[in-house]
Amino acid sequence: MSPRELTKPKLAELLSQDVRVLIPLHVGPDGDSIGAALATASACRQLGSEPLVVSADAVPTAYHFLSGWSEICSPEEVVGTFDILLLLDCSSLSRIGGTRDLVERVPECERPLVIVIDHHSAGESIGDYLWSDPQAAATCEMIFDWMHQQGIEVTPEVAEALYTGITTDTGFFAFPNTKAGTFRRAARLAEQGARPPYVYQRVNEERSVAEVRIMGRGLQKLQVAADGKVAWTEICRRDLAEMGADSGDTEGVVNHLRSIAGTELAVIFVEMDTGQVKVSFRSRHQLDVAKLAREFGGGGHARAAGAKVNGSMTQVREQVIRAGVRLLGLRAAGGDIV
Ligand SMILES: [Mn+2]
Repeated sequence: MSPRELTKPKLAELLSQDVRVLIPLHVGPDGDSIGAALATASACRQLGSEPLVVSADAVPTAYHFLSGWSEICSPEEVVGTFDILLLLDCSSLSRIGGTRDLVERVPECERPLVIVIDHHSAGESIGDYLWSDPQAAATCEMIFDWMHQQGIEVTPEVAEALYTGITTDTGFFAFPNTKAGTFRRAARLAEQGARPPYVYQRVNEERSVAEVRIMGRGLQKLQVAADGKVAWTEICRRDLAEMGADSGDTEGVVNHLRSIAGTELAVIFVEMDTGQVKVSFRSRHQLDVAKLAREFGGGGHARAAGAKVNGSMTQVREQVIRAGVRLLGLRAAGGDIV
């Protein structure tokens, strides 16, 4: 059965009950996932329900300045049952990683109400209630609008969390999802206590030496394909060991690849301990890398997406580059890639 459309008053009504609300972050939690979860948790407390923010992956240190991050627990720490499962910034159980086990071990008779709030154009629709707005720049924009319209207080801490989600999902107002309304909301959030220079500095300028070194290694190993339309690089476990870095330190590299003139698709491959390869995609213009990521079991946005793929570095790299070149070819030939 397809989900019912979730209106803003209905969301407030559902979260006003005496219920426990499980709010999972998606895998590879980003500013939007964390910001939306912390803001919604604050709203739950104000409305009278009990929120529980849970993350299968570690919260990146870049977001440890956000008030409430230390209360985010791992799926193993969750005790007891919950009445509502609230998926933010993602639309499928596969995107919540290990938290999925927690959800799936709930007996059928105690199945929670599932609410999905997302700004990605989802392939599948799950849940009892869905609020999807692919026009929104960030889930934090949607949560901000909801709190504002329902008269739920946006504290300075919540304003900063929402501002962080909006700025990180728009590349600090640089990506094509940035609209006039994005600035209007950001301005309101700054009035309500968000500190724009502080957020910028905490998110972008607190890199570790290992992170900058691994960026150097990644840039050094840059390769181009398809007449320079594809730029890619790879980080193997040996690179990580030599630089004293872990796979989480590689996030910044791929954005630099996208900045090369003429590049349509940028990809970084990172070898993980698990026998998988973490692949991050970035695109410019009209190429939808979320489609590419979904082909490999991942997800994300049109301009930024990722997947964890089973196989050796060489195998995964060949498959992914081939698929990327094919996607570019389809677009050039007027295919269905928007
Ligand atoms: Mn988002």
